[in-house]
Amino acid sequence: MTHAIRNIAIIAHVDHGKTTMVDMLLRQSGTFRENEKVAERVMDSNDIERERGITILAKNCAVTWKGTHINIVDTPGHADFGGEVERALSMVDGVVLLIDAQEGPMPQTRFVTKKALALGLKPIVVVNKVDKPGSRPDYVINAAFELFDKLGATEDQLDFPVVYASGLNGWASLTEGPAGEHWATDMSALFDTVLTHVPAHEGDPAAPLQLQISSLYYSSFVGRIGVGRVNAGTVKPAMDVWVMEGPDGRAYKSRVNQVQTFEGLERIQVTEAGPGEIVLINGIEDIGIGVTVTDIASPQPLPMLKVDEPTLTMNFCVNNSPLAGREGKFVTSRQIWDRLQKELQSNVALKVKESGEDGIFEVSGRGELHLTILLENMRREGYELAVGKPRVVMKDVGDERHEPIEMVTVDIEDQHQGGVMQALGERKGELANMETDGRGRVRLEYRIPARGLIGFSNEFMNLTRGTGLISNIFDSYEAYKGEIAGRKNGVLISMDQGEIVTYALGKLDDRGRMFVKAGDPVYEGMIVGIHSRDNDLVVNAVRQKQLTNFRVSGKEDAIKITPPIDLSLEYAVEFIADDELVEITPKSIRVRKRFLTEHERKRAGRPGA
Ligand SMILES: Nc1nc2c(ncn2[C@@H]2O[C@H](COP(=O)(O)OP(=O)(O)OP(=O)(O)O)[C@@H](O)[C@H]2O)c(=O)[nH]1
Ligand SMILES: [Mg+2]
Repeated sequence: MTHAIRNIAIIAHVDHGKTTMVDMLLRQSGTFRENEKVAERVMDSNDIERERGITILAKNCAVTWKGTHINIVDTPGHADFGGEVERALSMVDGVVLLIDAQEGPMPQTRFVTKKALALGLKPIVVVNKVDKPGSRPDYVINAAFELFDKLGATEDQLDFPVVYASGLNGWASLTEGPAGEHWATDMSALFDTVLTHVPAHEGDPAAPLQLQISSLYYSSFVGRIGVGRVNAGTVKPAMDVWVMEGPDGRAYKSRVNQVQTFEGLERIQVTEAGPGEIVLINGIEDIGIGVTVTDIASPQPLPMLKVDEPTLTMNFCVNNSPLAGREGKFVTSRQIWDRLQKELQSNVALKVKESGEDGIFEVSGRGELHLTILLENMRREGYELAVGKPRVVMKDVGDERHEPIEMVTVDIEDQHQGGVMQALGERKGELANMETDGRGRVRLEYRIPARGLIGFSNEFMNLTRGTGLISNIFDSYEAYKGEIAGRKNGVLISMDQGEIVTYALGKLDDRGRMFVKAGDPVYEGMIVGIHSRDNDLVVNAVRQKQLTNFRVSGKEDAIKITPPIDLSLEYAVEFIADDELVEITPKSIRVRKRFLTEHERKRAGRPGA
């Protein structure tokens, strides 16, 4: 059963339109029944992906075009999930590189292009969103060429095919047309370019089996599921195999249970799959990323795939606040530990360690988003816990301490340049490049300690009044750059347990911005707001108006209160200082002092305590 196959990954910077493009490829290849109701950006299938409009996990689907089976991997664009992209590239034979027709290449474009070129893949460049008013395709193609060249592309890779597209409107064209018009009626130009430019995977179906696992799924029915491309040979259900962690690593015998392939958004069971097929296999209990599933008589292991080391750690703690256990179903140390162990089954870039302190686990990942998404998933499942301030993973090189440095790119309006440059400077950022677009916007590139970026996105949004774009990507480890000042403002701390009272809020209104509203429960040591000054202040937020002299006039009751800051999980995690925690329950996000009483805080703050 040989049929024509092409395997591609869609890669790009965040938001350049990958998932929207895959939608159109699915639709226009006739994957769905007529009248079938299909959600927009259907590949972003989990709740958090849908709500935030970002892709978190690379996912496979497959379409048929002119008789050829095309496996498509939609990849995430956010830098925290760069590892996902890298692993996806290990199972494809070609890539479609999307570049926003207005923004041009961005940091993650560079990252994914570099990985693709290094693997010898020849990208198809799609100038996407050409319908946008600021679209400038010529600039984008030149910039792409320069980028390829800088990244050491071969002559062949530099000679990339270009397709112009508006994924959202469902068309792609090989030639440029007039601005504001549709340059084609459908996506066939892109489909045809894939068929002609992406090589079919060569391999002998009769050769010994060689199948590398590039990603993992988990199912409570069949356990771990490995996904990968058959490099050579044929895989069949109930087949005995070697599972090998590279040529020199651990190896053990096992047996494949089922074999599936992708068809549209579904998976179908097959009786065999040959070279070039992307398959899902189950039955191998602790199958891991990068292993080769290979022939029992003549094993052919491939080198292991590398999984990126974590750069950021957070303490996950049992919630011990006075309000603990009221809103969550799973609250014990054991339950949190078991959930984290389950996460490790498929979240390959995550690491979990016991801290030595009871009920505190050190969880490390690829960035703030990677970790907060895990937390968000946990709270939706009914978990309750507390987390500390994220900290970067340092490395000892000789007797020097090294820290991760990020490359950050901001795209802002001219008028915000001064403020943003000052803020980045204070965080030990070094300006690496600056480009104005001559239309009122400027793009700045900085190298900056990852530490300095923790808590920056809130400030950045304020500085640019929400008009700025920011993205960052890991660059290298370098010698420690010295102290960076923490949060500028102190906090308002509740002195008592009870319910927030409007009267008290009125009294506190000029002290700073609040996180709470009337009726919210509070406890001693909980942070109720940001102090407008730099010191912490213990306040009474549950104080009732004293009823000593009764007056009938309603005048005084019209208290003016500034609306509170909506405390999202990300905001809270970015906001807290070293001695503070975020309390996370299925219903609430609260921030608190680690030590709840003033007395304990004083003792902990004393030198030598
Ligand atoms: N004008 C215009 N907007 C588009 C086009 N394609 C996508 N968009 C919009 O761009 C935004 C991001 O689209 P996605 O498809 O989610 O982008 P993505 O590359 O998958 O994003 P990540 O997976 O998070 O990296 C959405 O608001 C889309 O509606 C297009 O061709 N033209
Ligand atoms: Mg996406």
